[in-house]
Amino acid sequence: MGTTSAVPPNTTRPAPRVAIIGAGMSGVGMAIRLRQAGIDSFHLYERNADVGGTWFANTYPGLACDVPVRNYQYTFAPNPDWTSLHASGPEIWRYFDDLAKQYRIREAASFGTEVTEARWEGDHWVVVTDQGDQAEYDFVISATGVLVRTRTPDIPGLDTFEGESFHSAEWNHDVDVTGKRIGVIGTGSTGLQLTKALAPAAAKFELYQRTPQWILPWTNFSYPGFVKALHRRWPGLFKWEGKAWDLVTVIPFGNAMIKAGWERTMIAKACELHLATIRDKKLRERFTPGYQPGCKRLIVGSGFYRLFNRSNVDLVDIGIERIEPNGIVTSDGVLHELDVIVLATGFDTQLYLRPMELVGLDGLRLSKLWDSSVYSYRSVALPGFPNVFTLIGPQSPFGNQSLFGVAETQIAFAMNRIEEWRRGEFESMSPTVEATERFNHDVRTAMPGTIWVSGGCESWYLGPDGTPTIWPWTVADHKTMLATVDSGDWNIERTGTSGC
Ligand code: N01
Repeated sequence: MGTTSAVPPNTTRPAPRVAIIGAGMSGVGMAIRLRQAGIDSFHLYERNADVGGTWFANTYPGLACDVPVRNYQYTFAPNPDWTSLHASGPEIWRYFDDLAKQYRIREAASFGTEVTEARWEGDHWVVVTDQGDQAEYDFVISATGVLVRTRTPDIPGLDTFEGESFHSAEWNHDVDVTGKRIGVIGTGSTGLQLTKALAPAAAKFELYQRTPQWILPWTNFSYPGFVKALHRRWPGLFKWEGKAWDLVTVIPFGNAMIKAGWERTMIAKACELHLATIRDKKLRERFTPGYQPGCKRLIVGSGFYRLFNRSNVDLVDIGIERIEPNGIVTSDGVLHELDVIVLATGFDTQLYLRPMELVGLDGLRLSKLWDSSVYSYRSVALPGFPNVFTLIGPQSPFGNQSLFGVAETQIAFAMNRIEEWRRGEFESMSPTVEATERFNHDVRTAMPGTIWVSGGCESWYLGPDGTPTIWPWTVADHKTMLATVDSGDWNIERTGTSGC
């Protein structure tokens, strides 16, 4: 087994058949890489009606990405025309749309189609969909995302509400929210963006907070025309700006999440100073979290706190007791009359590929492998499931950094294996149980120092037993660990062998 080869592969073998499950950021990136390698024998399966994943499904007002946009794109497809540092949701979706056209992604995709099962049949995969069709593949790439399946809160009476109610990721554009009485439940990144977008034009706006969040102050800015022209003329500039943002945000943020040190202290200080800008002492106390910054995913932005000086905007931090036809009743017995309730209540982040079933070696089922908690081998593979590679799967680095960089590392890992297969270097490979256990032991050992464990909060990073299901080291470590294959960690079937 080798590392990346720039030499065109020996094409004595037919190109591998590759199923990509999911046409969001990582699935589209994988498809582009395959096209660029001259492999057209792939197919994408996507439950949504188009490409883009998160950026297709989420269309709520104020949707944007709080990661610097030069880092929030594929390094192999830089866009010189980004209009601002924190790009809006629609602009990011247009980026995917342009790439889909350029690389003919849609013609290789089935939309509105969910894979229900993939079965290993000894030397290939059979992928079955909810549309009743099935097809054979040599590789399965799981690109199913993490912030996908919406979480609806279990609030009594929610279904009795007579106004409009929907989840932030299922925005109902038939509802005109201007001038309405709006309640937003949830104070994560989505809750903050919704508040900024909706509060100024609402007749009444209430933000329902169960747990206060830390907000890192950050001001967005637009790129002037000459910057776009410079990037168009010299695309290499993108690399330098990307590296600069890496130094300012990705690296310090990453370090702050995994160990105590100046980066953690600096981020905490910035959040505290931001909080201190709330003049009203009582309101400041109500917005003060009881855990360390970064324990829940940091919210990034500015201009949020001052909205609560407006007469039409209220923070409701008394628990929700029930929902009635006219609005929300809090535990103090007050009925808050509302026209619209938005559930900014997040996602079920522990599902990953599920409810799809994978059936691997000796009938091993993914539902069995993950019955107590999700795990992987180095974030890219699963023991007992040959020729399956996971992108943005369990134990990927999910802190406040760009998932593009993470996906690119994983895509490169999968592409290198596919090129080796094409050169006839192996038939199938899956990580050994021992190597997977060793990796997971190292993950568990590294966890206590991370902010997700030591920070004293509940977050969507945690699995059912309270252990984070994410990467506990830096993004650079992730890249290093996936640059090569430790062949002793893998069961590798070569032609005419039965494993080694
Ligand atoms: O969801 P969340 P999100 N009653 O899970 C509350 C990414 N993202 O959609 O903290 C009352 O963070 C819950 O309360 P608590 C980003 O990675 C990125 O905002 O559990 N409240 C919490 O306040 C982010 O982390 C961007 O006590 C209830 C909120 O709902 C991830 O998406 C923008 C409740 C859920 O917060 C998810 O963010 C937007 C209940 N029954 C999102 N149930 C960028 O800009 C839940 N809550 C990149």
